[in-house]
Amino acid sequence: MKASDGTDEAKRRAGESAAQQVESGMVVGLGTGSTAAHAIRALGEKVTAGMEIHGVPTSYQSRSLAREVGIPLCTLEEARPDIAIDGADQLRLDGALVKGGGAAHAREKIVDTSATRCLIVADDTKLTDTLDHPVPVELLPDAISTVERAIRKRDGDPTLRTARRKDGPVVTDNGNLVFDCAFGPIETPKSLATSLSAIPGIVEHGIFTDVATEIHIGSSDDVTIHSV
Ligand code: ABF
Repeated sequence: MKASDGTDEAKRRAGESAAQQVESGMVVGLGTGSTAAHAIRALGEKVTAGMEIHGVPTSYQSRSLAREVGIPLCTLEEARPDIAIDGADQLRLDGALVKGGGAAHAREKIVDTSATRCLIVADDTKLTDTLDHPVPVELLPDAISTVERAIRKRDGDPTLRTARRKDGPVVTDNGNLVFDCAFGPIETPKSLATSLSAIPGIVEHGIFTDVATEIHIGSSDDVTIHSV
């Protein structure tokens, strides 16, 4: 297996590998990001070929791509996903993840945890033994100063995420703000997750534990599947 440098080819292999697990009649949680987008395109091809599935999008981005490739959509009120396919920013093979680079982690967590199986797709550059990626935190705009203080109290360094080509902060699909919080090496993701969840004003954070059931890792010339 040839290590990738995070290329789109490795992401494509991971996304398409997960899409192969989807069978006719299934409801599929549709993740956000460029790797999950490969899975959505592959599912669109299956629909074109006659497979009957429904998708539950995790973001504006995944909803519009699903529509573009012809995947019929439904809501969580209508059906529970059999499978969710979603990306990650950094991950351990035991299923501890940092997500939220696309600012969609609140809805991703709802959809991913509601699915019977959650398949995480990523290229091999995102694998690590110790999570140290800044943790995205979605917060209510009114809570910006109190959440900042609470994160600093937990030895985190929060930076308000700003839009690349616009003047001003990133606003999530839910109308909230995002802090990217550097904690250094995260030795115990579960305890940090619990501690962040307890802060008033935080809508959701990007640490996911006990959610992934399978991890599909793409390299330059291969894909490996790990059960969690
Ligand atoms: C979403 O997209 C996020 O939770 C994660 O942060 C990001 C991964 O993006 P990509 O696949 O483009 O690297 O899944």
